[in-house]
Amino acid sequence: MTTFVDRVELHVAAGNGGHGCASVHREKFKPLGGPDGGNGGRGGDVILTVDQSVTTLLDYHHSPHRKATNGKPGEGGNRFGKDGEDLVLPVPDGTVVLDKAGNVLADLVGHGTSFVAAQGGRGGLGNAALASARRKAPGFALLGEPGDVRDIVLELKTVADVALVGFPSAGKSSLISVLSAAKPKIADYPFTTLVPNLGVVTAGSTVYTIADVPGLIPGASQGKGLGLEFLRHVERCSVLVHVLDTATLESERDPVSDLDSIEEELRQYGGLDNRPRIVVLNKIDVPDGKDLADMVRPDLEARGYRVFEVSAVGHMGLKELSYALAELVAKARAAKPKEEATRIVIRPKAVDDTGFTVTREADGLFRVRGEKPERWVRQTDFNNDEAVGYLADRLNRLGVEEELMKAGARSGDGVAIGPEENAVVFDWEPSVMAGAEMLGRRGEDHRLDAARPAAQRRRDRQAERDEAQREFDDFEPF
Ligand SMILES: Nc1nc2c(ncn2[C@@H]2O[C@H](COP(=O)(O)OP(=O)(O)OP(=O)(O)O)[C@@H](O)[C@H]2O)c(=O)[nH]1
Ligand SMILES: [Mg+2]
Repeated sequence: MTTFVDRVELHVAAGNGGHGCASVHREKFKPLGGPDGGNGGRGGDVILTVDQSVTTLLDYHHSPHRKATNGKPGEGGNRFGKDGEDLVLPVPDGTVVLDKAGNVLADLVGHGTSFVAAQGGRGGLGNAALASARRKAPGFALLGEPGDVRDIVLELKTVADVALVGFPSAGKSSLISVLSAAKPKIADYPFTTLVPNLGVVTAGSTVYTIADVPGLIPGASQGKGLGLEFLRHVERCSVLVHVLDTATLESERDPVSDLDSIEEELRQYGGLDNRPRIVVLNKIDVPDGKDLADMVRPDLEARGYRVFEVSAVGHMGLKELSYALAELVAKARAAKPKEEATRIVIRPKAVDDTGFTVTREADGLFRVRGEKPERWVRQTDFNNDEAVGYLADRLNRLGVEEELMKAGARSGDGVAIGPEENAVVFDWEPSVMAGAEMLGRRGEDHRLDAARPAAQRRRDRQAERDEAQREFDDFEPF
């Protein structure tokens, strides 16, 4: 049995950022050469890109775990780590990206349209980049951040101009096979077609695509047959073609009641009312079929349909049909607003990084949430006291300390930074955090101060003030 894959769950992991390097330049007779640890490289993104040569999501069904490469760590001698490589995953035109809750994250239509499904982690700053007038020789570097890890769902909604709908075995696939170069499976049992087939038709100067979706039966909206699942492929089509079987041997069926049944299912599905429709009476090569077609034609025309009598097998009436479809497609295209750009890159929604919140939880724990504090925690090497002190300074400058006090935190209280599953918990020591600024700055090397001439000291003080201002806005070097 063919596996049905127009919906897959995909687990994507972007690359982690490389760690920054803490290194001190060493040269003979120059023991205090200064920090020269380079920054870590950025982790690669996972990017979904529409590639028109890809038609199914089958690849992702077979290997649903995809990871981009990590950034390399920085090195001494101011050598930066190499960035990780982006992982570009080609997807078919019309792929819809959803989160696991079913929210649409992106709707990818048009060759080259891209979506960053997982963003790579930033590389950590090396100690060279962390050095400043008041922290001349930092003995630490920042850690690279982990890349995004996400579970997403890809759903394919075929992008075709024309959709063929009808009962199983009405001849939809046969019709596509004679109108275009597509070679779908054709057989005389119901539900031969399990995934939509696409074909390209050229009629005069118009080129359009035509899709054949799996057969519908009454009750499809209640899940009968293959259900209504496939109708999402019809959603994007601008013209609907009812393919009616004039030669069915089932006694309770005839073209008009078939049409009513399918229309009822389309109505149940919803959202397709405004698509122009035409009717195709197929299999007129069969004598009884031709008679039946002639009999029902006036009835169908009275309902306002344009009716085409064809035989897919006997190659009858096909040219007329393909030109009529071309005309409808051209009209629909002209009515459509121009597509803005063929290439859009959609990025995950930017997180609001303007602030942070402090909340007191039921168990007495104070929780700090915010883009910056959480990121800073991820960047901190907790085995390095200086790095922890630097974190405290940053949190302090952002005003976290103050807010904790306002919220009633006392010395010794637990403070968690980050979400439940992934928080770093501290025993809060306000005096240490507050004192960090006053008791000599971290990373300041007093030995370097001794021989500074007055003018140099003035310049340094000014630089220090500038630096303080800059740091107040925080490091955003990338
Ligand atoms: N005599 C005759 N038989 C036809 C014609 N078109 C299709 N058939 C036959 O009808 C049967 C079903 O054709 P398909 O094209 O597979 O039908 P379908 O609508 O795609 O069916 P599902 O994929 O099951 O929904 C096959 O045995 C075809 O050979 C036609 O014009 N004349
Ligand atoms: Mg078929």
